[in-house]
Amino acid sequence: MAKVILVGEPMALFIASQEGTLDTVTDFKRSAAGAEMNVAIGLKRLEHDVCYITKLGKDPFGRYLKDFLDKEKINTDLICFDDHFPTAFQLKAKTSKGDPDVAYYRNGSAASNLKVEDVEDIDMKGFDHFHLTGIFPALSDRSRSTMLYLIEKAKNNHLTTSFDPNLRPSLWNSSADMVSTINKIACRCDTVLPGISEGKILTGYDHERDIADFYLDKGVKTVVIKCGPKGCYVKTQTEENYFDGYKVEKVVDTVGAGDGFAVGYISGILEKLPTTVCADRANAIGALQVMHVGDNEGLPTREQLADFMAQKNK
Ligand code: KDG
Repeated sequence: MAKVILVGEPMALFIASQEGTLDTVTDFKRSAAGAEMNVAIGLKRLEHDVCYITKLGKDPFGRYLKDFLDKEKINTDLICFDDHFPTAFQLKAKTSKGDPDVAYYRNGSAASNLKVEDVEDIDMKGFDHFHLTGIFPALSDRSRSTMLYLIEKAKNNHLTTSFDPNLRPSLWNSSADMVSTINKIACRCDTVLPGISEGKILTGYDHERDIADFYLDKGVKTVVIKCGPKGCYVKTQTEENYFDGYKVEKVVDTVGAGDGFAVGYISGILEKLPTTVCADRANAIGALQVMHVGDNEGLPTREQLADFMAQKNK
């Protein structure tokens, strides 16, 4: 199986046990969140080797997350700990449909303090693929420089790369900064996976083909646009197609669906599968994830994925 490396910020996640606004709910259940960590978990459940780079605080949340990643059998050898800055956490409202309210406590976190010096000695030889998202460079100027450094290192070591813009406007100083930084990073990557609304914000175009061409013209090899329940659109220099999404009985929580989708598409790339299969797998895992409350609980094993896809629930 392929060897994948990721960088990101994992957070302790507190999911409200009752419906209501985050300031009124009293009971929460702890779990773990973080877009890149979700992708790491999903790829590992599909039996790829996964190594995760981050910085955690020397605090209970930091120890909890290290333990959580170890239990998911993700390689944590490259995780470092900060003496001063805390591990981030997040609150998430309980919802029975759609997008839940969230609140972040990640300003000045340990991960936002991951420096180039912390990752300089990482040897990327032996890895096949580097996955990143637009969340990590939004955390601080420092994390942004670290991410740019890691992309160049991955490219110099001939790793393939994938990038999910994962726009989080509340983490950026300005929308202009968000758009220009995300596009700069996207154009350094092989595969870019924006949601359709993200693609519109990032390129100024409305149509999937124009959004894809914006990136293909700048050197990206494959653009995969997530179109929600409808499925996705994929364009490369030689092919373009829409792929139907899977039917979902009941949407419980949409958070993490994009990460599940990325797991499906990236695992297909790693296994050298044709675009049709990559896209179908991506749609299937995105659908499975929205049927679960947590940010990564719905990510399937290979067997669970095969069962779900065999139902051809389209
Ligand atoms: O994609 C899921 C993420 O939204 C979640 O796990 C937390 O990383 C996170 C973020 O910044 O929203």
